[in-house]
Amino acid sequence: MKKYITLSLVSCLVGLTFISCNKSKQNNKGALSSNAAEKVYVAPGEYDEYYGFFSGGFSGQLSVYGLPSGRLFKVIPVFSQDPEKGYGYSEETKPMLMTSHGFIPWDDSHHPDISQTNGELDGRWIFINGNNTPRIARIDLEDFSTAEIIEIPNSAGNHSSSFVTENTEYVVAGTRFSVPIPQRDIPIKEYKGNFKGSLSFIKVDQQSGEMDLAFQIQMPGFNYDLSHPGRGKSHGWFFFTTYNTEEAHSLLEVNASQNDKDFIAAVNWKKAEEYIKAGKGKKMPAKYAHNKFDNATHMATHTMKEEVLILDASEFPDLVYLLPTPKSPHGCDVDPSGEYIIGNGKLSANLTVHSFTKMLDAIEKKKFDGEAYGLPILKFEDVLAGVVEQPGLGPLHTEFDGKGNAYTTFFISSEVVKWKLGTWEIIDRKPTFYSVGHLMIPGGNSRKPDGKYLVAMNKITKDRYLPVGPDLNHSAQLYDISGDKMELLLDFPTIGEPHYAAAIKADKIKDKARQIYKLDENKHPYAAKSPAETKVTRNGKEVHIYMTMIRSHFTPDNIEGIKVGDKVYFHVTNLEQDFDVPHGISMLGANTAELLVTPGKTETFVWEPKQVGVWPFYCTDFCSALHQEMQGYVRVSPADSTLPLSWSLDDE
Ligand SMILES: [Cu+2]
Repeated sequence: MKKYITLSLVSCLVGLTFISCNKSKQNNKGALSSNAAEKVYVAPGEYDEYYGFFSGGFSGQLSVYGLPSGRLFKVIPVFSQDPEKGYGYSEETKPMLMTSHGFIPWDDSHHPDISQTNGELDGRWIFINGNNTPRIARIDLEDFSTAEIIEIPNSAGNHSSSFVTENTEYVVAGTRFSVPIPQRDIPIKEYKGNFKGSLSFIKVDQQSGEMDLAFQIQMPGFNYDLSHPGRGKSHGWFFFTTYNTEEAHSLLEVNASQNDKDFIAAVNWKKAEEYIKAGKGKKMPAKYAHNKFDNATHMATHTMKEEVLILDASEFPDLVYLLPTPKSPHGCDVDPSGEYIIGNGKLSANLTVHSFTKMLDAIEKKKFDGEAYGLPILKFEDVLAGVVEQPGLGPLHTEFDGKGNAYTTFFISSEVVKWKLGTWEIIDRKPTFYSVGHLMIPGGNSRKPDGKYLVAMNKITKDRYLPVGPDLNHSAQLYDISGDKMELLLDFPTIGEPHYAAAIKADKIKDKARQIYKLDENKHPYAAKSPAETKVTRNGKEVHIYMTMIRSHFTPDNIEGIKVGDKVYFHVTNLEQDFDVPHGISMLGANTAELLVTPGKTETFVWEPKQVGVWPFYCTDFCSALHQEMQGYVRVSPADSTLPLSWSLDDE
């Protein structure tokens, strides 16, 4: 019967005329009891138990939801311009989006991971990768804003990223696509041997959180799909799934699916540190951007780095070992004890679980089964802990509840399957609606998962919501996993592709969330910290307006002496020192977004007036009963006008 349900669901999913999965829908409706509604109901004025951070996928951002309610609190702009907050439009934040390829206003953000101390989430920072133009961002969880972005050289697709080691020693990034290293003009057909992968270890300063690319490990020209750190007994190791060990360069859906087994690459990063310390790393020229936001000046800086330190894995036979894993493994997940490494072969009927202890033993006894580009290959049987037999179709990712159970998503059979670590028996399965990718359990990538809820992130929504045209938002589904059987509680739409997520108990963050920026600590060079400091200055065609905003006026609000052809910088300081009183500003005809200036901050936008006239600006964020009065005018005269600059508030 179970099989029949699975099969009918599959045919429902892959059917050419997908009208609606009525049968499964009806079944599902019946399963939702009023009890489920109570479990996700957070009464007005009450707080959620968890912060959930969902990647925006092709939106390039990171969104913050409350769990269990599924309420959206904020979209944090990371890799993409965001007109709602002026991120990537303001002069202060534009440098955050600079790369070695120039200004890039977009990326594809995939895997958020929260910083850890002793293998437990500590809620200081959250890291996330940009896939397309390889980058790693650090978001400060004090003010929920992007603090730093570092570009990853010698990388492409940046998919096996960004996962942190258990004391946040490193945030680790791995290339998905192999490329010529260094980049050069060669025929694509010469892929084999010339294209290389790279795994990047980015050191994190424990005080400031600042990132620095410590070293890269150069790898064979495979694809590196996902990764996770060792923890507990396997702390010091990092595990990456590989596919395309065939080293195909075209029609990968066929040509990269030839080998019966690909590998999980086990990287001994403590050993890499030793080699680096001993001076074995090779310096290689590489151009990559390092962008930081400074909360004192309220400005980002962009610098280019020139060099990277590389260890070529083929030259160090005890640095990386290859664990054969069937077939084109995608997810690579390590259980809370650090013993089990789960490889989910997308094209495999079974789940493969490797044993860290057996791996060490096989390495100790040098039981190798050949090598690939100098990297020793271990024997499948020697490292195998167990197999979960035929759990579903198209396994992708596994997370853990900290109670000895694992949960794996199956894309094709569209379900989450619960199974037991050690006995490998299947305990429960529940459908997802539809085609689940990642799943997330709060603390799932740590020594201490919080096994109360599980969130499945679904790629296809089809008939789940009211139709709004040919595409629907992706969905997240919340399951209660506190009992033996999983229970579906809630289904909520998400922004972009919620590729992966991370969640943490709200208590670990909420009381240290910043409410204002102190005005007397504002070091912005163009800040006006009181109306008395406001002014307008001219240097040739460049005009700087030092402006303040407070409920419910701008100072100054009348400006004259601006000319067509000028480049006018509005430097606007929000004088409010009260929680949640931002003001916005926008100028008619400005080729940019509004600014949303939070209390105590200074931000800048540029306006290049093209027409003579008197043009208004106004506050874009409803701030008080007299918000509609919060406005001003700028008089623009012809380019050859001799009218001097003047500015005033209430004609004074
Ligand atoms: Cu206002």
